[in-house]
Amino acid sequence: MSDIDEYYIAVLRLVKEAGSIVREKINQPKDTMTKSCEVDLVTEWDQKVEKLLVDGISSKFPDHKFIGEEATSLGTKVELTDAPTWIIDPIDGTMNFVHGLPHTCISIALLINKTTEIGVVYNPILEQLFSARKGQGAFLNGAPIRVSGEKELRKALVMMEMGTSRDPEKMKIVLENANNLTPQVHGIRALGSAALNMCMIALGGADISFEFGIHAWDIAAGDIIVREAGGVCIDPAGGPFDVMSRRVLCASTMELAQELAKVLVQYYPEHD
Ligand code: LIP
Repeated sequence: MSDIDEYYIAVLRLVKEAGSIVREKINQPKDTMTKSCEVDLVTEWDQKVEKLLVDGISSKFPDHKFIGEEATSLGTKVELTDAPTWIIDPIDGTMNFVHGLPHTCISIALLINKTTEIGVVYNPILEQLFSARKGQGAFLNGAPIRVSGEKELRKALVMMEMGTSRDPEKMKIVLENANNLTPQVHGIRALGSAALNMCMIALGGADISFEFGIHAWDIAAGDIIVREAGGVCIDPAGGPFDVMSRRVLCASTMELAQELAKVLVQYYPEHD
């Protein structure tokens, strides 16, 4: 068994365990705290799930590093080195989790030498386990998945988010993009979780997804899942994808990705 096999088996076990917490708590009353603004929420369960994952991985692989949403919000510096690093969003779609909307997930990726080796996105409410390993394809609950192959924007189902920032410049750009795109595409959808939006591209249920202002933990696992399902991840202006850039565009084909990149109004947040 390779090291990566061992990491993969360990993370799947931990993610399932973490999923039981999310499943048990989603319909219970919860106290919420706010982070960057009044709609950027965190609950004690986000923190507990992140701790479970970090403690579980550290106990087996003590030299592994972490970039976690909740540790970062408490002041831990984000640092991506060549060391094996797990990028973790313990609950992506926290707002959905708070309200009991069943589109919420655990998103976790392993990068070694800054290359993604493993990505897992688990929605324990709908029992959707998306997974991918470098060079081995993408899967939903163990069955292979594939992007739609759509190449034309006019026929595309687009995933985009309003986001949790209340910065007026950011909100203006989000609304401008929604306004411009609506008459040019088949439709616009938002699940409220960047990771799940990306998995919909991998699944072939939607064709293209983009967002500005997300963080590495929202997109690291989705990136490898989309690429292993035959899709592409790029910067929304058309260049190469950078997991730390807080910008993502993923699509079923490069043709479609580049067509959208040309018409998007761009927003450049501060890097992770
Ligand atoms: C959220 C996302 C959501 C996005 C927000 C935020 P959280 O993550 O996945 O799609 O629009 O900007 O990042 O806070 O629920 O982990």
